[in-house]
Amino acid sequence: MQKLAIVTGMTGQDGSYLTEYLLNTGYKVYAGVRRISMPLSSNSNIKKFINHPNLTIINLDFLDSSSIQSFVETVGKYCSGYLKIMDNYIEVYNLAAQSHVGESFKIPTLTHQINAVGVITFLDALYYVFNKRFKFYQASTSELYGNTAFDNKNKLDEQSEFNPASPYAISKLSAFLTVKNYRKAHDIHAVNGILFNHESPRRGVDFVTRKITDGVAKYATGQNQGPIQLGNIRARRDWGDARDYVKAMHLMLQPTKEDNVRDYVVATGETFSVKDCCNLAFKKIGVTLRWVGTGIHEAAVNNENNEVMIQINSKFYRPSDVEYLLGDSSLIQNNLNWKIKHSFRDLVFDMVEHDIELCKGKERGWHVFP
Ligand code: GDR
Repeated sequence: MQKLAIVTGMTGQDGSYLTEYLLNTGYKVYAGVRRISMPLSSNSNIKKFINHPNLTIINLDFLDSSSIQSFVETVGKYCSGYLKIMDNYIEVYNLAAQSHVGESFKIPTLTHQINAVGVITFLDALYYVFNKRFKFYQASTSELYGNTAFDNKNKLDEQSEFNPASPYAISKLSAFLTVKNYRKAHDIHAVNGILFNHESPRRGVDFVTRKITDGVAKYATGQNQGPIQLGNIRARRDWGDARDYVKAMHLMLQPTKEDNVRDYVVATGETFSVKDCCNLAFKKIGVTLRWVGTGIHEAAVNNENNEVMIQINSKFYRPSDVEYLLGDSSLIQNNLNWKIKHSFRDLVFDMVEHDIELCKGKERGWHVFP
């Protein structure tokens, strides 16, 4: 029988890959999308599958409790027949979020409203409409750890301490606890994926990896407008490929063994600095960077001709930043057989290649998993 899923946040990087993956796997997907003035078909993340016969798009605004309630009731009506059959569940993937950590310092209340209160409202509506006949995946994050591992450089796992360092991380910790509470109090298959950073050609350009690959592509195609401006280039992240990570989300809602219904860390086990990302991205177009200066005056120049490629701009510093993240995803690899297929180097090269094609006015034929 065809499986059913709800995906919120479909227009974003993860939402678009996950929806595409579920549709390709034969699911019927109900996607909650915020109403915007631009037509959805102009969003390059989703335009390849927006007319798929198994995709139903329904308005959903996480800032409005009536909208959440009405979204869940509408989906409930669509699936009432499916849920009459014993042992059928609807899978719910909650990826809707204000996901920019830096921005959350400027809009803390809105961030909390969407990322924390929105999750309570959504779970409450789901429980009201579906009772226990839904499984719930929550997009949680390595930002929960804050700078826990900075001093000892330990790998972070499901047992590590949380120490959130931004309004974003605080809101996500609240949602994490809400999900755990639904699992324990109501015996619902509700789990948190503690995902470390994950990138792709569909990443927004205000996140650091895509900002870099976009800047490199503009330089390579003669469209650059001066050096790329960055903030904390020493920050280190455990960067994976979003196309591997949406598979982990799906796996987390499939286990039948009770012990495996739990929160999981999803990470690569390798860490790179923002500087490493810059070096790799420029390497892809044959440019070797040389780093000069210190602090706010640090810059990267083209080793061949001394042209300045990267500058520091304090505008991109955060009031408090997470300096070092490195995850241990042994548990999900062992329990659910999740696999890492793409390396960070391949990922950065793929993003640069994609951005160069975009700059040349070509749009790559999207493949979910290259
Ligand atoms: P992050 O991702 O905050 O880790 O959260 P981001 O790419 O924004 O920042 C990573 C690191 O790079 C430093 N940095 C810059 N960041 C941005 N955005 N722009 C810059 O110019 C810049 N210069 C340096 C940052 O300070 C930071 O240390 C992402 C999001 O997807 C979250 O939603 C998710 O939960 C986590 O990853 C896991």
